[in-house]
Amino acid sequence: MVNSLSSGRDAYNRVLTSLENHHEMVKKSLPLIASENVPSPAVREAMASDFGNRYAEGWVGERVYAGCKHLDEVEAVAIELGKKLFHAEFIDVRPVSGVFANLAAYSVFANPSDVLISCTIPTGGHISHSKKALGGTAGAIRDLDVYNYPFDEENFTIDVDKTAQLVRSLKDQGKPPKIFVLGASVFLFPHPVKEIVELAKTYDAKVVYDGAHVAGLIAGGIFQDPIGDGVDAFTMSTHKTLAGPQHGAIASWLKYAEPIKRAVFPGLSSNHHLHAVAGVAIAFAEALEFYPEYARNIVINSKALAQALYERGINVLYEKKGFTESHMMIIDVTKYGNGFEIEKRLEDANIIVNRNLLPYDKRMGRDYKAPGGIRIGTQELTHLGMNKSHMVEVAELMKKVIVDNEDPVKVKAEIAELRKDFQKVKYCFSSVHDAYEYVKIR
Ligand code: DSN
Repeated sequence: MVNSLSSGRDAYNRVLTSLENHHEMVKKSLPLIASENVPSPAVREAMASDFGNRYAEGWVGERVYAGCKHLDEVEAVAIELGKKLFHAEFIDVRPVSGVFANLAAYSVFANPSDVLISCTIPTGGHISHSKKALGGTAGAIRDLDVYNYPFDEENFTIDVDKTAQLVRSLKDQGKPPKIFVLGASVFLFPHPVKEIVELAKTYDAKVVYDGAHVAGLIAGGIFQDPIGDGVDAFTMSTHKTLAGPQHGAIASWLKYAEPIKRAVFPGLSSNHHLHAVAGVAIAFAEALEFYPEYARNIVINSKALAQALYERGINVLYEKKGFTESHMMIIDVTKYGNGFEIEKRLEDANIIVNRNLLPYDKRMGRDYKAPGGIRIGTQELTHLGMNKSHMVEVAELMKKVIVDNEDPVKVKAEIAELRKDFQKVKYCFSSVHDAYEYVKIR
């Protein structure tokens, strides 16, 4: 924690020192949080540009400000590439985050008190899909009446037959659903998109696929093709497996273009973070060129890491399904402590993961503060060029902390050594600067 600040100069120096220290720390760490990534130097350049100081309210070519010529050129590129990557007739790249993209979709497809169906948080759902009682965006902000999918825990998937029964019973109670949300924050296997789209049609409901976690995999042509399979909107953030800046987007169909545009602006934003739009345009360009290989390697690496951890006695779930088809896996750590304790021990060794609820945690009386699991993702290490054999080294380092309880300082030093060869972002057009280099422009 900081000591009290004696002056503006003191505060200024402390902030800049913390920024630099953070970069030094990440350089020597194993960043394994499944919702993060390190963008390319070109994306970082866009984020530092003057675009971030400007306004461009409205749609491309129809702005309500002057000075937007180059901003328009860039946003038009993002739109053209986004449509291509996600097989969409329409994309809005202005939502400032994935949560805002979801809120825009909820506003277009439902009214307050309408029914929305989504996954619970322990079965992978995101807080923006969740109930009012949890403070979730759908319930607490849009005032939707949230019900949860019956879930097949053994296979970690939505139970479509039981969902059909639930929806019939809701209809009988005069509460037919208006929105089915697919997609998740623990997203190990593709969701049953075609089946839910079919079911939704019979109730004239809409399907919103939250692909925040898997957008980069989908851009690379793997995992699943939500728009191709008929969802009404594919919402995303742009910085997880898609290694862009922190931002959002909604891909959809021309018939929904006007209401989505109005929900995003003026509904949910004025300024839409134009430096991030430029970063998204660059990330989309990189995706077009490099992601068929990058996305494939992410999944190869997550399967390899899961297998290597499992062989070392660590309880990675869903072994019988091959652990994962995405960038992430979920691990029951209760043999060694709770998720919070293990997260902390790993952090002490510079292995950065997040604790996570397991599908059965609630039944065991565990909550998000001390859940039974951790979640890890391989997208960032893959972006730095690591392959299957490095995943075995990563598993060994994790085992030293989790199973053997080795001195974290010793493990930290081994990680810094391993990381020496992985300081550049791959799968991008140019990497003159190192991935975590602290670039001073002051
Ligand atoms: N909460 C983030 C995650 O880690 O999945 C997504 O917003």
